[in-house]
Amino acid sequence: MDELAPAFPPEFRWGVATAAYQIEGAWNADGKGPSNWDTRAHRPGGLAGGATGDVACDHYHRTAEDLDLLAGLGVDSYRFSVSWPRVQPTGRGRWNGRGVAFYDRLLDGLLARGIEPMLTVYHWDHPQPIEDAGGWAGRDTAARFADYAEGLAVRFGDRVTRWITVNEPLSVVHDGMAGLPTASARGHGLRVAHHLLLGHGLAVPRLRAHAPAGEIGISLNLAGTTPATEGPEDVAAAARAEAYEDRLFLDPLLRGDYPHLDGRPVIEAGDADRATIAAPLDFLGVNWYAPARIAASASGVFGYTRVPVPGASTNLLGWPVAPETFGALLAWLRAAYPDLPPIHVTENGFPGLDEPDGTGPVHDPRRIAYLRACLRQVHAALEAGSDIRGYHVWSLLDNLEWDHGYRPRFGLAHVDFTTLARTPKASYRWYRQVIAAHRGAGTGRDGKERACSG
Ligand code: IFM
Repeated sequence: MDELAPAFPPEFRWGVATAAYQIEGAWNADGKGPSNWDTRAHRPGGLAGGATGDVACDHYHRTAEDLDLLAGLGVDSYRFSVSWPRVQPTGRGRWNGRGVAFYDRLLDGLLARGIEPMLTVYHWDHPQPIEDAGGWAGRDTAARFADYAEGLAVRFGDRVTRWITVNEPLSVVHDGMAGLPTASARGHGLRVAHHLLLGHGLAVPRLRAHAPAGEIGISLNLAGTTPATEGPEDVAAAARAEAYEDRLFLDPLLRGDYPHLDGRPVIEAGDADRATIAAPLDFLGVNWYAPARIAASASGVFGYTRVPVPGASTNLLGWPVAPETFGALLAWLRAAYPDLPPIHVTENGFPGLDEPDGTGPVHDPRRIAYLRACLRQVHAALEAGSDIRGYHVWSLLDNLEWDHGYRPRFGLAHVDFTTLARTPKASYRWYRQVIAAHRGAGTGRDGKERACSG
């Protein structure tokens, strides 16, 4: 039993999250079109170690086994994404029935196990023809995206509990800026940000119209910014980082305007676009991994850089391990946005090497310690007045960590990428106990009993 779970409210949702390109594989099966990430991975020097998503965890063919892993954990909610090119191969017009059938099976399998589907419409993989037409730098992509979202709502709206339009728009912005000279990086990044938000805003009413029972949100990767020193240059740099990272999305979504710096909005947008983007949300998805400690830097695109957090170790990806700072972000959200919708923590996780040593399950004590500490922060925020409705660990399975390839492992279940065997890690057992303790305290949302395996 873990001591913290019984204290969460009865309706709190416990979950895990994944994304299509990172786990599905079957990159060209059953009529799926190529995506921007297929193209990138297949290019020489594409992803670390020559990794591709061609097979990944082969979740496409091992769906039943993965559904059993979810049921074994006892989760209430499973967050996954739809691969846009699997269901609409060219990004406009024709839908691919065999791709749709895969998600039908997944949704039905979740519901049969009493698990609420949380569907991410866009987790970074779009059809290659959309990329060829300029990707998110082009305004038309927002319109294509809204059509695609509507198509999902028409097909899956009877079964999806929660919709997330876009995952981590900031990550998409940063990805597009990488390698560009400063002036073009700024312009490109801000254009991409605006079009992602516009696509989100155009999609919201289409989802509401065709999936009226679903709740709708967006997932932002927020850090929580502090200046490296109290010196005026670092304080101003931290304000810029907050404006160009966290508030770049929160302000137009929740206040109807982009943040202002030096008296001007960081993006000049017309009234109609701003009204579209500010469509009311049912929840805000928060993805959190690490805080941002900021110092002034002339070489940074927006005049700042991240610096180490004193006293914090770093994880495999070099991110500061400072779970005790999660609460500061949650408190800042509460204070800065009086109209904040309820929060779902849609991602929180820890990368490690996690190799089995032949003695049993993979032991991943750093992950357990990190997740437990983050959950304590969530609990403290609830007590302090935050409206947090659920929590999703990233991730169910070890998977393809984008440019970093397969080396960083985030899963609660280990995946042997040669045999594709799944083996629950110690963290899987720990999380299962957290969820079971929550129910065992007599606070179970529905009192349902689920089989525990692994
Ligand atoms: O793997 C990613 C995920 O796709 C988006 N959020 C962060 C995770 C870990 O880097």
